[in-house]
Amino acid sequence: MNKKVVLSGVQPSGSLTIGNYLGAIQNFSKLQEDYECIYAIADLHSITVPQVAKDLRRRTYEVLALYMACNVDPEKSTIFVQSHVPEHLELSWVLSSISYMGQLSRMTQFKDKAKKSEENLNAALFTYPVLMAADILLYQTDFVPVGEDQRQHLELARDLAIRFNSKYSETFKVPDNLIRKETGKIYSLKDPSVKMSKSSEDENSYILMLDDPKTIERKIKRAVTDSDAHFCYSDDQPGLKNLINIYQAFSNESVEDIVKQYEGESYGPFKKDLAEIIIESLKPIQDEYSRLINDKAFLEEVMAKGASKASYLANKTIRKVYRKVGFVQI
Ligand code: AQP
Repeated sequence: MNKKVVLSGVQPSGSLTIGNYLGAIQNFSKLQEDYECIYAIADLHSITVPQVAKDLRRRTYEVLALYMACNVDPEKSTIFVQSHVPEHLELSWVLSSISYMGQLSRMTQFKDKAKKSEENLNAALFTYPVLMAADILLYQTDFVPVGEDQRQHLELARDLAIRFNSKYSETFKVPDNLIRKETGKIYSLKDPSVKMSKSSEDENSYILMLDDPKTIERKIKRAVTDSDAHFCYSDDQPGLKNLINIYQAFSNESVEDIVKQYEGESYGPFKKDLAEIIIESLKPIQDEYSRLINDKAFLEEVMAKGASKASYLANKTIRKVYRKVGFVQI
C-alpha cells in the first residue's frame, strides 16, 4: 500500500440518519480517490445495545447498499462487515490488556448510554472503545474520518497505539482524525443540546437517509428553533444554528450567504427551502439504494470480496501483535 490508509465505519444499529451521512458517509466517496479506504459495517459494535436479530441482519444489507448508493465503489475501497473479520475481536482482547478502567469509564458515550440502560449495563458497552481502537489499529490506519462524537474514542486508539508501541516496540501507526468542522456534529431536531442519533426514541429528532419527502417536510417544520425570531448564526440560537449547518452541508452555500438570504424573514421560508434541499440531495441516493437493495446476491458478493481483502491486511497485523506479546505461533 503506497497511499495513506483511511478507515471509517457505521453501525447497523438503526436506519441511518443525515447525521451519519453528513458526519461520515458523504465524504467517503471523495476520500477513495486519494486514499486507500477501508469502510466497515460495524455489526459487532451494534450489539452493545439490544438488537432484534432479523432487523440487525436486514440493516447490515441496508448500510452496505447505502454506502454504494453514496458512490463508495467496492473496486476502489474495501467495504466489509466487521463480524466477517474475527481479527477485530482478537486485537480487541490484546488491547484490553493495556486499557485502563479509569480511562474507559470517562468515555462520554459510555456515560450517556449507561444512563439509558442503568439496570442491565453490559460489559461490551464499556469495552466498545477498545474494539473501536482495534478496528483502527488493525489496518495501520493514517486517518479516521468520524464525527465529533467519536473524537474521544479516537484519542483512546492513539493512546493505545503509543502504549503498545512503547511496551512491545513499534507495531502500530498512530492515527489522526479527519473531522469536518461544520458537519462534525449534527444535533437532534428536537433538542439541539444532544446529537442526532439513529437510536433515539423520538423519530422527530432525526431525518433518515431513507425518509420520504413528506416525512422530511414534516420533521423540518417541527424542528425546534429558538423563541428569539431573529435569523442569525449564533450559539445563542442552537436550534437554528443546527438547521443552518444542515442547509450549508447539503447546499454547499456559505453560512454568510444563507444568513443574508433569510435575514429579516420568519423561519417559515427557510425551513421550506431546507426541506426541499434535503429531499433533492437524498433523492439520487434513495433511487440507487432501491435498485441495489433488491440485488442480495450482488451485495453478498461485495461482502465476501471485502472480507477477504480486509482479512489479508488484518491477519498481517495480528500475527505481528501475537508474536510481540509472546504467543507461540505454529
Ligand atoms: N449527529 C451526528 N453528527 C455528525 N456525525 C455523526 N455520526 C453519527 N451521528 C452523527 C457519525 O456517523 C458515523 C457512524 O456512527 P455510528 O453508527 O458508528 O455510531 P454513532 O456515532 O453512535 O451514531 P448514532 O447515529 O448515534 O448511532 P447510535 O444511535 O446507534 O449510537 C461516525 O463517524 C459518527 O461520528
